[in-house]
Amino acid sequence: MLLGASRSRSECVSTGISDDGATIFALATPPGVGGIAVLRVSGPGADEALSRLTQRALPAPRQATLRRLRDAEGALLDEALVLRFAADASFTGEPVVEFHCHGGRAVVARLLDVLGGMAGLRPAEAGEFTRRAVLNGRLDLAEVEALGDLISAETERQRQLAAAGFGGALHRRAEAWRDRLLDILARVEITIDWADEEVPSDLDAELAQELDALAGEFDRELSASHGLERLREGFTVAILGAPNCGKSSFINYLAGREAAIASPHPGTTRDVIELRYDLRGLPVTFLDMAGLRETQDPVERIGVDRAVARGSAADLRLHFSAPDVADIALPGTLWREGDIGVRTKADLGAGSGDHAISVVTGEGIRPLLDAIHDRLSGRIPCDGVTSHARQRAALAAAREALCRARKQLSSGEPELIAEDLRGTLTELGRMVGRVGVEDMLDRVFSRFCVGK
Ligand SMILES: Nc1nc2c(ncn2[C@@H]2O[C@H](COP(=O)(O)OP(=O)(O)OP(=O)(O)O)[C@@H](O)[C@H]2O)c(=O)[nH]1
Ligand SMILES: [Mg+2]
Repeated sequence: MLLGASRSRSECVSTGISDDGATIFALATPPGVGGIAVLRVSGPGADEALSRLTQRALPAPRQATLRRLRDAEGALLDEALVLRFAADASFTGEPVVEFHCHGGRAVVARLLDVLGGMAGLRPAEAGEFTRRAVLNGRLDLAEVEALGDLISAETERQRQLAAAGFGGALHRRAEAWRDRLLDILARVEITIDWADEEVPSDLDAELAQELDALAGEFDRELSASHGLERLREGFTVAILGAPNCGKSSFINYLAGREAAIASPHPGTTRDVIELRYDLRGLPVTFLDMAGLRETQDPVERIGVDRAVARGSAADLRLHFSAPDVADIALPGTLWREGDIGVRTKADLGAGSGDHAISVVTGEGIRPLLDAIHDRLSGRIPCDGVTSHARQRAALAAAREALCRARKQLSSGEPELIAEDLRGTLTELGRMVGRVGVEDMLDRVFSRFCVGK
């Protein structure tokens, strides 16, 4: 299944939010025409904006109520469902009002215009609703990251990963580790208080065992995080081979359209053509590139260099060869363990080997996609909840502090051990975004769009 185009970068760039306590508003649904559009208002003036637009008493919180919306002169703007949320039960932690109006461009534009004309209201910046939710303690950074993932998830496996994160999977794991560490820390601190008195001789061995167990769990989580990050970001599969071996024809077959020019002329493809594809729940970008060969043509040369670079960086390579095209000697680094060799043009009769395919008859393509799916899904760990580099960096720092504490055990300096255990706890707090939140806000919110 093909995937749609992602939002343009310009729509998603955060401009640096001033937390000025203003009441903010934005369209929360995608721009364009739809049955319904949702406008969201958050801040101290949200209720006032609602009563001015409806010129009626406020509805009870959390009760969808049909209301006519009017401008200051009383002219009818639209009839909409309105919803109020009190500060202690809203997404942002502030009074929130939603207008579920008709989803036409002029309706939305006029409503935004009227809201913008009210004193104390201003348009929201990218990610500002979610940012307020963090600042008001409604979400931690890990939940924000998962929320961003949930909104941008394009395939089922990505959605499952994001939903687990938003459901607090990382939070729960970090809490469980924190509980164990706090227990260990308490026992170490007791030995500080005992000073020169007799310390139970088996305490060191017991602590060593528990710290080792924790370090092992941190290690497993760290290694799982790489696979989960690939799932979150999407896999790339590069198609490599000599000119004319059918790379572009394969991409076109998957796309069901002429995504790339395919022709009997060797050296047709120069640029890298990306096809985003939902491979049974896995997000995969197939790369069709220039055929690999020695060439004097400077433009083709650039294409070949790009193909080698992108091919090396891809998660998986499909090495195409065709019965009517001479095989090429690949740079050794381009063949990696797990790569798949594919014989194309099986309809010409000379196809053989595990993966013989034909875009003319469709032969072999399903089994090839099955094999790609198996290879990639084999890289996704079944266990693990960390999928962002930021979370991984904090966990790696936690692991380092934990290992320092473990090394100190034999030196018998409980103050130093306690300090490193506290460092481990701080890093775990950073991992879920309870510590150092301010420093991370801009980075995390740079992925968010207006209305989130
Ligand atoms: N009979 C047959 N012909 C094929 C098949 N796949 C591709 N071809 C033909 O092979 C020729 C080359 O195909 P392309 O898809 O352009 O090959 P390419 O590998 O992209 O070539 P470059 O872009 O030059 O590197 C075209 O004439 C295709 O129609 C196939 O499965 N069967
Ligand atoms: Mg091509």
